[in-house]
Amino acid sequence: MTKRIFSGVQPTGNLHLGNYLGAIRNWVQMQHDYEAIFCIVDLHAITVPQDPEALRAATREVTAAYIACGIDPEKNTIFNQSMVSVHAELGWILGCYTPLGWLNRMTQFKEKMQLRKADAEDQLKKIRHELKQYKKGKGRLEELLHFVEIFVEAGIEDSEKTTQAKLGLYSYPVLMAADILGYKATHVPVGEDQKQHLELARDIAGAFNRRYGVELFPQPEPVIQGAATRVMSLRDGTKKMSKSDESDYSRINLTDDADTIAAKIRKAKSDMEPGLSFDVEKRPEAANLINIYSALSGDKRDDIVSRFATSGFSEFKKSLADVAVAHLEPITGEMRRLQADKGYIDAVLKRGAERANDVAQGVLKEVKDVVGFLRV
Ligand code: AQP
Repeated sequence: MTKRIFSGVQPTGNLHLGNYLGAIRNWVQMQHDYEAIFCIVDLHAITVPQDPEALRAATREVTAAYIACGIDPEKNTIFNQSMVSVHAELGWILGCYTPLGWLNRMTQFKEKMQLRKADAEDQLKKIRHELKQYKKGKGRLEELLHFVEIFVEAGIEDSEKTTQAKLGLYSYPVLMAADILGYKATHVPVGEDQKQHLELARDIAGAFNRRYGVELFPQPEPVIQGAATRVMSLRDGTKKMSKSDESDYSRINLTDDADTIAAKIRKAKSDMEPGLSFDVEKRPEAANLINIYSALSGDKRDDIVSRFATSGFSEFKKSLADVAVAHLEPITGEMRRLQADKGYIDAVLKRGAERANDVAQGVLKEVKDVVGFLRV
């Protein structure tokens, strides 16, 4: 079987160091050993509101970023998802084999919806405890009612949020499964945060194959590798670096200039511990910066820690800023140059969409035959 990779990034602006170290940089290394399809997943982008002009511009920007980071557009297929209708079509078909229970487990949906289910579960425990105390004559009725009130509020809030939520945001992982399976991709290089969605894609492939007793879809293997598979926010070492974080100081964007990168690293949250040590639990911010340093410089984590073990955070940050600027500046410059040439970017996308369509239409035909759709 062809060793084929499929992966993508949403064109939602602010492409950041997490996208680069968690995903794109690994693609650059893998493109030599695999047949590779790299997508700009614009159908995924509209699961949250998008301005049409900004969406078009971001689609070109992400394309420029892929090429500037080192993806060869001659050797690989680069295209935007909405140009190949198979994604949406196969997404529908696969949705018919995906139990709601599987989707209900997806943590990204819950996080994006900021559901308070977890709070409610906590409150329920407290209610049960207070009730026991009350029955023993030890607790107070006001205390009990207070927890009941919070519990009910969380439930109402969640129910309102869920009613307003869009189907697309909920079924996002099914479309992602279609993205991957539509090309019979065998390997999917992604950041740590996408692991659960990939497991779902494997489950959906299995469910379809079992239903019809076929081996149509391979089980796609997640490839999560590198020194920074989960880059964390510069403002909070326990939260992932994200495009949608309100604070621009939480992330390093691929479009940031040298001064901005240096300023963001200088202002990155640190701790009061003396010297540098790696401890994800106790020193999440330091651990994140060490991982970033290691991923960008290629130096081993232990070597970095021993180099800066006795120096202060400011010296370490200064060196990290130098490493980051040296690594990212050429990429940013090349991105700017490419973005100025819309004709070139559009030609890459057009050619990519034609190639992608050829492969995906073939897979869709097989799926239709298996399902029993008449093709005349
Ligand atoms: N912080 C991260 N660390 C490592 N990898 C990351 N990726 C994203 N954030 C990190 C990886 O980048 C690829 C593309 O991500 P995406 O654009 O499809 O969307 P996302 O994961 O939803 O990115 P964001 O920044 O977190 O967007 P918002 O804020 O809109 O939710 C994926 O391979 C992902 O693993």
